[in-house]
Amino acid sequence: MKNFENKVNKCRRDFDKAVLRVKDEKSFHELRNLYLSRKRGRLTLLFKELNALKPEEKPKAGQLLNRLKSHIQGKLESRKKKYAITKEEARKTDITLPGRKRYWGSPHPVHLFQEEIENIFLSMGYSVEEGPEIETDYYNFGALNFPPHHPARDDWDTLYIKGDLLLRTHTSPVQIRVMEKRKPPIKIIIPGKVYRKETPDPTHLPMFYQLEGLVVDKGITFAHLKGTLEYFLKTLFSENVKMRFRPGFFPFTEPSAEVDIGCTVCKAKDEECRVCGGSGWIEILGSGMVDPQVFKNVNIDPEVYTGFAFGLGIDRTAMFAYQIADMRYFYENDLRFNRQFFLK
Ligand code: 2NL
Repeated sequence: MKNFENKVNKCRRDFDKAVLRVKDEKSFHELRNLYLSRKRGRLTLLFKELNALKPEEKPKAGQLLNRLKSHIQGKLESRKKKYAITKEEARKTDITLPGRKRYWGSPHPVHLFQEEIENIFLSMGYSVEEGPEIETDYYNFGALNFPPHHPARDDWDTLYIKGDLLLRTHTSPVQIRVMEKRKPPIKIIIPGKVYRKETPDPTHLPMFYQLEGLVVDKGITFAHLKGTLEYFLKTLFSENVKMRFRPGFFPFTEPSAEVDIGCTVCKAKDEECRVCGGSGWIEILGSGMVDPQVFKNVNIDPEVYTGFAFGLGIDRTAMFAYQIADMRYFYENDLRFNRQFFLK
């Protein structure tokens, strides 16, 4: 009897292993015949061996065999269902259809352009700094030499929050925070979002990106400012870009200069150019020597140190570089637009 039980168990183990390899009609029938064929199936042979057992052992042995038989039949059936489903799936797949396109994300064009600018200044030894977008009146205006209630504040179209708090209108407050903490030499750029109370149109947005630079050390002159901006603009646009400096005004720099580049689109040849408006020049940067009063506000001695600063709109400049007609395209989140700039 022990011997018979062992045979039944071995048969079950062999079957369990073999059934895993059934994967189609052919292997299904092969395995079914091997175990259940009426003449020479392994199970049939075991049933025949029942006759050789003692009469009192037969009921138990018969029960074992019947259990094995339903085990085998059950497993064969569920295996059949599995490969039948795979076959059905294959029938439903039309391999002649074009593949489904997957859309991957890509870096935003304004961010790519910001990185391009950052890399030029990093190569000149500047470091990148960041600061809060919600600021106090002091950091956004007071420390930058805007007297209280002075009309110059109106030019910055400020979005006020509550009490003393506002959304920064430029990234200059970050420079103030850095100068409060660190003593010269200072050589930094500050990219980031800034906010102004504007109605969106092709060239204005209530939120845009600005990048400012600041250099403070002994003996910094206007010549350093000019040379730095010339190197920057030639690297960003092209070696033969035209530049001009015009007098300007900012409360935080004296003297101040606006920097224009020759129109990269019409080369000053089209009186109706949509990019430069026919003037042949594009205003690209504001700049100047840091006003001594600003240094006093952060406890840097203006008798010992001088410095220059500049600022530009990142998205505005990207419009010129990529010849985009409307700044709002940058913020419509149309992947077809955004991805164009990442194929380089
Ligand atoms: C523009 C002009 C400018 C600065 C930003 C600056 C910052 C400090 C001190 C002095 Cl803490 N100046 N920043 C200076 C000149 C121009 O930006 O047209 N921006 C879009």
